[in-house]
Amino acid sequence: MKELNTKMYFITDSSAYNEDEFLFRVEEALKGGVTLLQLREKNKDTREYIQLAQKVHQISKKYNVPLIIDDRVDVAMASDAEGVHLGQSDMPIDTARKILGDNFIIGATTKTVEQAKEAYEQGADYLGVGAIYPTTTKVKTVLTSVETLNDICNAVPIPVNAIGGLNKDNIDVLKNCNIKGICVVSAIMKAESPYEATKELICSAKEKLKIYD
Ligand code: TZP
Ligand code: MG
Repeated sequence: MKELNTKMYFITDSSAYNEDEFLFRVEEALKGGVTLLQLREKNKDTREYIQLAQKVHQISKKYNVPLIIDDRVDVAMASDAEGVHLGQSDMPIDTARKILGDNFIIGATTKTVEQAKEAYEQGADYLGVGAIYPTTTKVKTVLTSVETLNDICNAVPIPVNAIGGLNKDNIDVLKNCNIKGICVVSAIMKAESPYEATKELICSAKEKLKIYD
């Protein structure tokens, strides 16, 4: 299994910012202690996605934080990112693994134990599970119970992260779950200071979740 620190997984949303402001915010979050970074773009054409990924990668490399590209194997390869994150309607995990080789990080979105086992068997390195709470981020998703989340954690040996509406004030709901980390978009992306928000999230997670000991 890969050495992967998914404790504080920040997923970006550039839609409310110009490029400079977006890149500044990403760097502030990295300074604040993000351990894994995902570039998530839903409206960019391929060339724009690659260009932005290359810029984000220049920054993430300085902090030794792996960059994961959402949805797109080609963009991940073209930007020399460390990984790709695939949903249930993206490229199948086993196909992506064949193309990308063993060293590339491949993450998967799963909502059931069945999907989780399948993703693991096909070669996924980590799973994102949610939405735990309703989210304001643009996404097609349904709520996942904490019970299902924990069943998934106990069904696969790879890291499982919770996602969806999580913030420093509501993560205690995860305290008895065998998750390895949390994924957030808005809690960092929309914060006045992404640096402070990341620090506060880590501080709250250290208090409330045993994985942060
Ligand atoms: N998948 C399930 S919920 C979600 C994704 C990508 C969005 C999470 O965003 P936020 O702002 O942290 O609720
Ligand atoms: Mg996807």
